[in-house]
Amino acid sequence: MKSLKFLAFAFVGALSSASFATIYNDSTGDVVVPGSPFPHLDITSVEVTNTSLSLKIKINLNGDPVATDWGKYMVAIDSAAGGDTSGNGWARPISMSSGMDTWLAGWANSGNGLENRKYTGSWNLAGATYNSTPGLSVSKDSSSYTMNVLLADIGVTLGSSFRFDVCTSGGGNGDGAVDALSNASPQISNWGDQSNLGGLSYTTVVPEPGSLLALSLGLVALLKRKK
Ligand SMILES: [Ca+2]
Ligand SMILES: [Ca+2]
Repeated sequence: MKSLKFLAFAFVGALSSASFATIYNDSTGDVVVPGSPFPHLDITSVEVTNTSLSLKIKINLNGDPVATDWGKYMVAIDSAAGGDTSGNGWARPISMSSGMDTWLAGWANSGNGLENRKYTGSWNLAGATYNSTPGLSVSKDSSSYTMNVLLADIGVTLGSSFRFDVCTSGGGNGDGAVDALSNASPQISNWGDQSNLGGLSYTTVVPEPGSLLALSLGLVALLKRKK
């Protein structure tokens, strides 16, 4: 009886924590700026998941952002009408012609950090890990760089879609997008080149507590019958 009960709880636990990532693939070897290759800037794929409150973006890399930590990792989001059609929150030579509303910009050095900048006619800091903004966090391992942000802080609700792209860059303020998730070919050929990010799409998954509850009740009924 004990083992069956444990099994039931383990089963429900596994289901409730299961994450179904949407995976976006990019080519490797598409970073061709002077000094290349820079495998820690070379996106191989990006996994996007959400809970009822937050969004997680895991950027998988061809190299190690721990061993080589001067890379910058950025997500451009178009979740509302309007937005910046020619620039971004860090004034780099990067745009999103559909209108960028949110600029999530992170670094892998100095213990990692992430800023959330919003466009409302001009760019402003809306959150930062160094300000302990709730829900905003960043981490890295030997082959990936991961951001977490509250859905509300990027203007997204459950079940809604938004346009986005992910890019990488260097430590110079004028460095552009050396790799873009939406582009399997080299995005730029010189560090300072201007480029436009494409519009990938993600629709937030609505968690289904109803079906999970039904499953739990079913298991409880099963346990009672076995008594
Ligand atoms: Ca790539
Ligand atoms: Ca690419």
